Amino acid sequence: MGSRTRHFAIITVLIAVSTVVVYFLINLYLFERPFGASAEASQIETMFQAHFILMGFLFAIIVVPLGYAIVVFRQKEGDDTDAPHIHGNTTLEIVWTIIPVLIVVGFAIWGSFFYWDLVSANEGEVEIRVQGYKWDWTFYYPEHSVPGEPPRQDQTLVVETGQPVVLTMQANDVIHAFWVPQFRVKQDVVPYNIAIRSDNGDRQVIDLSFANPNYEEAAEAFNYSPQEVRIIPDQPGVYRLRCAEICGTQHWAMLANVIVLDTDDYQAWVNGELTLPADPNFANGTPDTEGYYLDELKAFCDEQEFSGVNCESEY
Ligand SMILES: [Cu+2]
Repeated sequence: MGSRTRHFAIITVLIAVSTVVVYFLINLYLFERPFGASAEASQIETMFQAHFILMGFLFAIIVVPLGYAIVVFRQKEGDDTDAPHIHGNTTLEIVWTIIPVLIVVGFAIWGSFFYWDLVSANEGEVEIRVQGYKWDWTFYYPEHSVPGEPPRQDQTLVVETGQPVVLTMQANDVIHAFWVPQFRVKQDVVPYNIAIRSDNGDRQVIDLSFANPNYEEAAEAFNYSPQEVRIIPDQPGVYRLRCAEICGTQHWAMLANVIVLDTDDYQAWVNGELTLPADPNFANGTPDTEGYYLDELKAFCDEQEFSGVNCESEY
């Protein structure tokens, strides 16, 4: 085997090994993630994995030849000759332009299809309205509300395993963001009020709040479309929603419990037979000393005997 072939073979093996090593480092340590608890999470996870493999490979293909050259082709003692002068390589430049372009375009196409899938309505989905404000969340359940009465609301997001939900979302004050790491989806939530000025200059604010008993008519009249996120929760358990947009001094305390229940437990909650853990937020106490009510959340998690869920995990 010529020395050229030997170098090439060694570099190829080293690239393969470092790709695998870097991939594991990224996957397990650098971008550590909680387990996925929604159908969307597994698709997003597939994309994560593809990116991690590619990142590992790109790291290796640059760093391995560089490191190899530094070590193997370093100047030998007493050798004062110049290295060969090389003036570009058109073929190589064309190849290293076309391949990355194809990869980027490929990921973009894959991502667009997946995104389209993510935002398209799921069959039989139910709507839950999510309102974010400084510094907490309120959830409205039109499905379980009595027509003509103020909508049923809760400080906890309660969903049923396998039941597709569309979360329509609005903010009362500033921009917030909905993020449940286990669901792997994230969405900015923007303020809802619309101010209009009549012909004589009077300013009128239209109340498009989910709390408004006439919300539906108002939304239709003003063609209002709140932000949306769709999920199919597939893992019963307790999770936490945290605001992912810096929104003021108590942004850190803008939390809500998210509880995914199987059908029987969900029915019990609908009928008011299930006591949920307290809502973690700044106004409800001092999270520093009370641990954001984690004890209650863990106790609830244990009590429900959720299968496959680690109730000790950090929420
Ligand atoms: Cu916020």
